[in-house]
Amino acid sequence: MSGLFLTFEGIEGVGKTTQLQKLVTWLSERNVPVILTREPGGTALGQQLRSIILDPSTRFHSKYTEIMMFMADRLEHVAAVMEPAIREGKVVLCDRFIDSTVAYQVGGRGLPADFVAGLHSLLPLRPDFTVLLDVEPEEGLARARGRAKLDRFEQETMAFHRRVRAQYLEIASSEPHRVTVVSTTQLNVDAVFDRILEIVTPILNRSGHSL
Ligand code: T5A
Repeated sequence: MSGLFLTFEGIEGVGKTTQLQKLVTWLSERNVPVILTREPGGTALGQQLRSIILDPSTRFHSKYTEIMMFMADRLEHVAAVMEPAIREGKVVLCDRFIDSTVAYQVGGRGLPADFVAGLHSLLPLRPDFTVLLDVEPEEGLARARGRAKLDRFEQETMAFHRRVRAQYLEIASSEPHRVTVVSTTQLNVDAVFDRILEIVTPILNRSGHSL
């Protein structure tokens, strides 16, 4: 049985956290060794970075500061949490990873794609499989607004969120073997989860985690 690294991606409020919590429960009930983690904030240092990055009052003066904070979070997270868990044969479920940086910092903020790819070349691993949950930004933000105070990204313009979504869809079309898009438009939580199980069950079986 080998470790498996699955990421969930998508715009604000699309339902990643909700679906990942259901999936980790479903896998645990079937005795699959699994951890659920997230970016930013998968380590103690990452939690501190997360609170700075998401704070609406944070202002960065260089256009590179934000991405460097996400990368610091990611490098620590991979070395301290993900690599050890994958070596132990666990399924690692991660709420956001490198595709978030491409979608938000390249698509949303306009940083050069080759600069971001260069930073990601420092990483020793890539996701085995990615579920991209998709929804119109208006619907995702309405869900996020219904829940809590908006963070620094949720306060961005609708044009920003549209660029992020378009970049995500471009990633999915350029890497169809790794990334599967699941539409959540007007689908309830259970209907989305059924679709996710249809997709991830064969992947888990192939990696030796029979269900
Ligand atoms: N970021 C992150 C970058 O810019 N670069 C990076 O490299 C990385 C890693 C992190 C922010 O940082 C940015 C992206 C983000 O803006 P976050 O809080 O971790 O912030 O991420 P968010 O996407 O903001 O998290 P959310 O909690 O808002 O979104 P989720 O997890 O997708 O949504 P979820 O599951 O919490 O659901 C939101 C609400 O919708 C309801 C839920 O009950 C909940 O109330 N809901 C549904 N309602 C109707 N129908 C459905 N199908 C629903 N599914 C869920």
